[in-house]
Amino acid sequence: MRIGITCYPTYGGSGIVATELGMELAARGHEIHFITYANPIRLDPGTPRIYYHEVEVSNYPLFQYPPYDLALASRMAEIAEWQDLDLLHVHYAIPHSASAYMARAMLAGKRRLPYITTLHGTDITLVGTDRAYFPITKFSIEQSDGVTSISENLRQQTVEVFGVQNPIHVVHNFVNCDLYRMAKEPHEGRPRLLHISNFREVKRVTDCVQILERVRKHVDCELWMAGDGPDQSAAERLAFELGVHDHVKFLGKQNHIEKLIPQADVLLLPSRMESFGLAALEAMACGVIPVATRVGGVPELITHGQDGYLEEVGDVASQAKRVLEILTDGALRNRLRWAARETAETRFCTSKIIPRYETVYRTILDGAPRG
Ligand code: GMT
Repeated sequence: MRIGITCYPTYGGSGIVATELGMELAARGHEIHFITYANPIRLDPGTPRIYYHEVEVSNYPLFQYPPYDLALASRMAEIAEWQDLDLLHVHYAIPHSASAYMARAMLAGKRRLPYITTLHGTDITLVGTDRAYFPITKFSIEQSDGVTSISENLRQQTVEVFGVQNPIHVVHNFVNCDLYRMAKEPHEGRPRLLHISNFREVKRVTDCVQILERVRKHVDCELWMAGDGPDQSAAERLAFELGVHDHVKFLGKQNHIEKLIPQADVLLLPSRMESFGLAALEAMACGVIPVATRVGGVPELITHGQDGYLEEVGDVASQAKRVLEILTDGALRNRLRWAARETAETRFCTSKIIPRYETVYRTILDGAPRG
C-alpha cells in the first residue's frame, strides 16, 4: 500500500508511534509518505520506501494565526495525487483529522482518498474537550473512514465524551523488541531511577523528585530525567529545595532512548492521566520496572505486582515504597524485570501490533467509499 502519514514530528508519544509505525510498515514493503512540518525526530533517514514531504506555512502580516491546517490539507491532497496514495493515516485528531477531511473532499470525484484517525490521548482527554475544539474534533472523527485508539480506556472515553457512533478499533502502542533490549550486564554506578516525558503538567514531574528524596533516605540512588518541557524548572527548583539536586541529572531530549533506558533500574511514570504510557512499555521491553499511576490505559499495560506497580496519582509515599522494594530486594527485582520484558514481547511487540493496522487499512480499502 501507499500510505500518507501525518503526525506531530516532535518528541510527543503520538509522533513517536506514527514515526515508528511508518518505519515498520516500510520494512514490511509498504511505501510511506510522511506529510508534516518537519522531519520526524525518530525517522531513520536512509530507510527504504520512506519519503518526507514538508508542509510549509506562509506567514503574511495579516495572519495573526498562520493557517497550518489549510496548508496541510493542500499538501495532503497534492501528495495523494502525485504519489498515488491509497489512504491517509493521521495521528492525533487535532488538527490532522480535519485537514485530512478537507483533502478527501478536495479530491472527491477525482480519486478515493480514505483517511484513518488514530486517537492518542490528550487530543481527546484535554484538547478535544476544550469547547473551542470540541465540535470540529467530534465531526472529523465521525467523518473518518476508520478510527483507532491506543487503548480501550481511550476508546471508552471517546465514546463517552464525544458520543461518536462509528467503530473505534483498539490498537495498543507497540515496541520494537529487537531494538529495545535488556542490558547484558548490570549498569555502572548507583541504582538509577529514570523518567522520560515532555515535562508537561499532566506528567507530574515534581513527583519524581519527591520519590527520589524519599527513597534516598534508605538507599543511595540517583534520578535521570530525559526530555524537557514547561515543568523542568519546577522540578529543578524542588530538587534544590529538598537537597537532592546533586542526585538528579537532567538529560534533555534524547534521540536514542533505547540506549539510555537499559542503564536504569526503575521507570517512574507518575502522570495524572496517561492513555497508554509508551515510555513504560519501552522500559519494560528493556527489563526496566515501571512504577506508575493507576490511570487511563496504563492498567492495560502494567499488571500490578506482576510486571510493575500501579499506585494512586499523587501518592508519592506509596510510589517511593515500591521503588525501595525493587531496589532492596534482588529476587523481586529479577522476577519483575523478566516479567516486564515478557509482557512487552508477548503482547506489545511490533510483530503483534503492526498487522492490526494493516488489517484496518485493508478493511477500509475493501469497503464502500465515504465522503
Ligand atoms: O502526553 C504525551 O506524552 C504526548 C502524547 C501525544 O499524543 O503526543 O502522548 C499520548 O500518546 C502516547 C502514544 O500513543 C501515549 O502512550 C500516551 O499515554 C499519551 N499521553 C497521554 O495520554 C497524556
